[in-house]
Amino acid sequence: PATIYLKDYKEPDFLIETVDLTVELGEEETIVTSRLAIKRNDETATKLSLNGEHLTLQSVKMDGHMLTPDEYSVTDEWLHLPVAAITSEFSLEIITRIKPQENTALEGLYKSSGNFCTQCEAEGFRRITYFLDRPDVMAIFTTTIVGDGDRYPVMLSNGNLTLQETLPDGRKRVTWQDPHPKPAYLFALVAGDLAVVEDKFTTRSGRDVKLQIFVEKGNEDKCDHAMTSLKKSMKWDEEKYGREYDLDIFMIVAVSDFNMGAMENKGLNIFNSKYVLASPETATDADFDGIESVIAHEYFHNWTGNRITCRDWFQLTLKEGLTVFRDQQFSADMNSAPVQRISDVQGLRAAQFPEDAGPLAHPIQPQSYVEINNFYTATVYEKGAEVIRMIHTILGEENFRKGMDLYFERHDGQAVTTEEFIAALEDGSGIDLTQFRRWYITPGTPEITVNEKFDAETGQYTLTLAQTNLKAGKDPEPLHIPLKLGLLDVNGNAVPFSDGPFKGETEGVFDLTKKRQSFTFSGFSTQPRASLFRGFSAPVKIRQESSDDALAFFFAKDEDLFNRWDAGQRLASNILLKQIEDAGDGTSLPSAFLDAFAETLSDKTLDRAFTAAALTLPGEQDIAQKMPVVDVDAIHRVREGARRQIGLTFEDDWRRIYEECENAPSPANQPASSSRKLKNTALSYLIATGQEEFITLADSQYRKSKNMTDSVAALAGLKDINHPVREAMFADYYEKWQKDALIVDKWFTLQAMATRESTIDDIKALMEHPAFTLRNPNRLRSLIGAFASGNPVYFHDKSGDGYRILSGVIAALNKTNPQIAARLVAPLGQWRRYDKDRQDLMVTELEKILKLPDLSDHVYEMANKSLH
Ligand code: HT7
Ligand code: ZN
Repeated sequence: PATIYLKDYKEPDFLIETVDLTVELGEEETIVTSRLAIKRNDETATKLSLNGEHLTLQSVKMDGHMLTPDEYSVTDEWLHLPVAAITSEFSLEIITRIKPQENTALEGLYKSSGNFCTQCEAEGFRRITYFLDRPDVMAIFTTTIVGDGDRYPVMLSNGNLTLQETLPDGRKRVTWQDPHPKPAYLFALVAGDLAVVEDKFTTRSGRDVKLQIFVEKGNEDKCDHAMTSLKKSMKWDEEKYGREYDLDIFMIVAVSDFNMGAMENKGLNIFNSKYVLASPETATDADFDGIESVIAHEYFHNWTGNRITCRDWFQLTLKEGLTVFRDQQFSADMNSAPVQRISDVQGLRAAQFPEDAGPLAHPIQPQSYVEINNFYTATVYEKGAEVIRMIHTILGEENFRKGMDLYFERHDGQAVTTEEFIAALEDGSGIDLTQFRRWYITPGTPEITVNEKFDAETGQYTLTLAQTNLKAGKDPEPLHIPLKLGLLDVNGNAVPFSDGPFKGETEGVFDLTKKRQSFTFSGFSTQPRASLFRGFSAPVKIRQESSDDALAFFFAKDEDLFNRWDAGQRLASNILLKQIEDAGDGTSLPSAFLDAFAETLSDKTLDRAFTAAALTLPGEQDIAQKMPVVDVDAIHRVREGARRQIGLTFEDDWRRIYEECENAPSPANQPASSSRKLKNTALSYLIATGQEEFITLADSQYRKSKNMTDSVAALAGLKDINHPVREAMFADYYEKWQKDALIVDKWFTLQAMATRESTIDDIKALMEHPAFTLRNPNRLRSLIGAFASGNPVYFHDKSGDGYRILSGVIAALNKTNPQIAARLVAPLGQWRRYDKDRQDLMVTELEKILKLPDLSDHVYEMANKSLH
């Protein structure tokens, strides 16, 4: 397969000014008539090449003249048309036939639960008709949909509805016009028998926008939270960024078969139903949070992605990194900011750090790709967001806003590069970002080594930080890294800086720009303690020799809640790693840890959701990242041992907390979800004690529960044990919820992540369950994705069965849905991190994948990079 390079970017030879599409929906096939107004963009071009895949070409007319097949050429991927050198403008009419009913890849036009829908990003439009399917070709679209009005009473596309009629043959015809020029990847079409929930939003300039959420009938009562989230997002973008919505209607459609989370098509967002449908009985608090942030994310794309789009797909982080940053800011404003930051960083460390440390590492702006779908990665999205956050930190809120204002003003209506984005931020803020630009082209997570020196005689304290990055090539140029720093005295009080740029303040952002750099602070009678990278001010790993006492100090005292949580995580990791080294079982926990833990446990001033996060041990995969050779069994052993010990040591506290959170109302300013979080953390520790009484407690919680959060917590608490209560609970849950796909997904996930001896057999049996299918991405992720990414002990089972299960699924999906198949390869790509036996087993499966007949480019790229 061909590799595409950023350095080869060339402007399009031709531009498309307007597109007039007529889509005639049929049960066997769909006929697409596309009328294009084309304008020359390169004087020398003599050929127009249009992208097109899986299309049957019926006819081509140029300026009204029907072309004969010898006047053009068609391949599996292109339609080539000669264009006379003197022609500056011309029209094309192209008729193609497609079969959405047979489209299992869920790209282009396809059917989901009987409804037609589209997914065109990144290169799906070429599966609908021949087109210049690249984001720097922005056209004005008019879309006419024709079809059976009984089957498909709802017919939607981008923009405003301008015509609706019944044709003489009884079919329904509607026309939508989108006044905003857009790339084809933002095109959308939906047709089906859907219910609609409506509301309205009045913009700050006084315009009324109709808001509509379309869902399968029967789900109308699960749209409130999505609608509220949408209205909050619209308001927030006006207040925070001065961005107003620009059409009279904003529609969201929820579909059950969707490759990703959602899609920001202009005026017609299409969502995985997982990110729309929720009621307390059917969705967990985490689901509610996910909906709020994905609704916001897609809505925010209207300005960062749609009005200003990407010049080419190498610029993907321009819209995705920026929009993730914006949705994270929004969620922090709507909820507890520190809890949100902790959750964002947990996500980054869990998904992006391993990617950046492995064979699939790439900069947030990749320089080449085989298949662009493989680059919708945690690096482009989440690290991309961290890069924008660092710019925000360096510039400060006010200057960042000035830069963003200039970006919107300068580039509205354009398809631009990340360079143009940074230039606008520089020009708007007046702050030089020359060195900062390196973040865009540097793969790998920088490591920061920290050394401290204190001179008791002069009262000077010197911090020396050195940056390295093994993935960035030999002797890489240093990055510009913002260091948010605070100094604490022995009692944990913040100490104001006595000199320098932050004199008199207790926190400052320092610029790390050299490979090795020292900062000296004076005026101390005793050595201060440095709270470094507060709020995770840069996506780096800190290498610092910190004693348990020092970490326990920050865990108990740091006023920066992110660093307080992080110190607890580092302390716990260090202890568990030491236990692994000593072949321990996790049960002997040092008093420094237990004392600090107790302090947090009894601190009633903290948000309960924060307390829950602070009292949860680092995940097995977090600990794994700190081991030179990952030992999944030892990690599980010591972590579970420690959980049991913490459960027993603080049993009375956990009981008290459980009661308080269950029965007393949440403290002022704290949502009920914070109490549920802490209560369920207590439940999990109580169950970890191994006492029967707490299995009964979980059982009674499950039986009494009126909300999905508590039900799932009870199931999760018992998932790893062999007990009749466990079996009865899982059976009851399935029985009760079997008709609701999103709830059944949770049932699969909980079992996929169980650590019982029978887990592998359970997973094999679940793959044969009547409710399991490879065709639905949510269901597939719920079992196979959750197993491969969330069950290290059994995915890495010594038998190699876990690896074989995964590669078998990849093989089965390679042809039907290559995008999803390719996304499953990454866990095997981590093979270098394991012992020799496991390495061999994983490599064998990667080699098997590479030998598959008709291997898709998607899977090839991921497996090939993973292996070499
Ligand atoms: N911009 C959207 C990306 C997306 C996508 C990409 C490839 C294949 C399927 C897809 N569905 C959605 C989603 C977003 O980041 O907002
Ligand atoms: Zn996005």
